[in-house]
Amino acid sequence: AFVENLLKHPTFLNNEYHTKFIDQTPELFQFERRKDRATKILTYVADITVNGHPETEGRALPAAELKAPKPPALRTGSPVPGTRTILEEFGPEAVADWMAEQKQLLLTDTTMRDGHQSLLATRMRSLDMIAVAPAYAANLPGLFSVECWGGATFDVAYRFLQECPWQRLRDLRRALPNVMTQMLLRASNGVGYTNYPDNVVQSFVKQAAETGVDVFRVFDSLNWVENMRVAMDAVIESGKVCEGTICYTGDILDPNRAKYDLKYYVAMGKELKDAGAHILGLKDMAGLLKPAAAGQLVRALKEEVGLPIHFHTHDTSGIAAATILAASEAGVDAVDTAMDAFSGGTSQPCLGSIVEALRNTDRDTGLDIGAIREISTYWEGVRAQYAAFESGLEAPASEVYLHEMPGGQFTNLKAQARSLGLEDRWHEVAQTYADVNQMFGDIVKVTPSSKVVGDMALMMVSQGLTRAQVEDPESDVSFPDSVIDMMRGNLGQPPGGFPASILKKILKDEKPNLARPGKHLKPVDLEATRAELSAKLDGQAIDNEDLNGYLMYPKVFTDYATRHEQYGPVRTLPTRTFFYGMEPGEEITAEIDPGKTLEIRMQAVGETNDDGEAKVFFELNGQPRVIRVTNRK
Ligand code: BTN
Ligand code: 3PY
Ligand code: ZN
Repeated sequence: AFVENLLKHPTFLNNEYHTKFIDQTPELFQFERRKDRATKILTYVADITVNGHPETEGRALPAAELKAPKPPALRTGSPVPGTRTILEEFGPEAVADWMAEQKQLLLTDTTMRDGHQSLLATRMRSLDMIAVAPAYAANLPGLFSVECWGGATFDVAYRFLQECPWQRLRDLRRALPNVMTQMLLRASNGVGYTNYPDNVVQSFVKQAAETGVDVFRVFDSLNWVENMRVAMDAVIESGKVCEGTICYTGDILDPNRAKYDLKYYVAMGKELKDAGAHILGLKDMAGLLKPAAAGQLVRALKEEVGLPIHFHTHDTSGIAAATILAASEAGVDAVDTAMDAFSGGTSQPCLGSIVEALRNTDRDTGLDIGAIREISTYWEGVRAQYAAFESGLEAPASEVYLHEMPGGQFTNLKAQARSLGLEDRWHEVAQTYADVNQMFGDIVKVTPSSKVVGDMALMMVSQGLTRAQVEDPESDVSFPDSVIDMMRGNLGQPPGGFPASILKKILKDEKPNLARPGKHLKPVDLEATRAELSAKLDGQAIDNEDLNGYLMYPKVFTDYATRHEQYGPVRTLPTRTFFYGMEPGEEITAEIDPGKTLEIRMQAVGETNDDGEAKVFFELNGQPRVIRVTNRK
């Protein structure tokens, strides 16, 4: 490859070759697989500088004068013990007992998971999280947990951020030794959109526990406890905290929504307790639980189930803080909130405001509001860098009580509708989403069942189909694959099953599988899969983290690994550089290993030659470097 590069080089072709040329022309050494990491990163920066990043093209630009945010100073060099200390020393039952004994309302900060998942399409990069993690450990050790992993963050990290989600977790864990980390796990759907074989789920949980998850919030997208046991058992086996979770839908105060009434939730809570949950999660993914209903529900669950309760909601309607205060009044043990800049709207209510609302009451959180404000200011600076991913939702939406879309889906579906040219028909999409829910028998809508309902609603609106037309046995409807898959039973069963008429319409004479999907999925041969993956990646060694990433998302993982080979550790680039490249004269640093920092200065972008290649001139740690990239514009 070196000789090939040499023979192609214009200096060589022009007979200007002399011995120093080789030493002074590093791009001769830029052939695949031999490139050093600095060259790989420069290649990425050059490519983005010349071609732009596919994800930010045509989107809002962060203000030019915006500085990279600075994390707050640490108030202590050695963090005081926190919830993680209890877990490490005494185990998950002790965490639950400790929770139940606390008078103060315990708070989880969701900024690093649901906050950006719900507000910025999950695009927050690890670097922006890891920088502030030591400030959480030192200045806010009284938090119950920091939700920072799982849900959609896993595949988005590989797919769009070109970084390894396991490394994110490992780095956060190291920086946050005293407060529990928390993840969202979709039970048998892992962190994916479909049921996986039992041994894949078990292997994933084991690895997540090893790499750094302390609290696993486990839910099923149809509230089927039977389909949660494998994941819950694996969490219990790992010695971490199992938060068996109820997904809340409907309205317990509405006599017309009797399917999901108080009795239903209490019965499910008892089932989760019997299945071994240490804590009961109450996950109001769409933000439908109203304040008065929260009071009733929390009281009933506390009395009849008896586990400590951890409440999660979304502020889409604008009223979620009132619901949190009502739940607090009723004795809920812990609640989810997000830091100012990542709160409100489709995200969680504001952490600092809940702290203030409860100050000098018997549920006073005891958290340091000064420390919270400093961390919030940091997050404000972070959010400003992601202007390209803002959804533009500007006001509360009481319409959420009609469509019941999860906070994480709402802006996503809106963007999908826009891309199908249905932007000005959003309210029709919302109404149709509600119609599809009724047609499917009134189901829990949360990833992945929410995606199925969304697919069906978009299909109906774009084809101008009504519910009556879809249900008409005489009409011929071509259903989305995800709908057929769910009706076959591949996501499990909702309470009472799917309505017979819609099953008949969609599956015709095919019989659905009514058993737990994992029961019929063959175990995966993990070692054979490791060997297969290694072969795909030119014999690279495959560790357990990579293997588990591949098991969840085979193609997403191999695409990531291939790009990683080409571009190196781009996770170490500043966020602005990652999404927009560099300006002439700009200087940045990238710490590719602890203590090994690249100082990168971009000098200029040269003309594009006849072969369509542009030269980008850099200084790397003071030495000139020239990188050529294809100009695809
Ligand atoms: C993607 O959309 O492919 C994921 C993130 C960007 C990866 C880099 S951007 C520069 C290079 N050119 C591409 O088209 N992808 C990679
Ligand atoms: C997810 O599964 O990613 C969710 O956030 C569900 O609410
Ligand atoms: Zn949520």
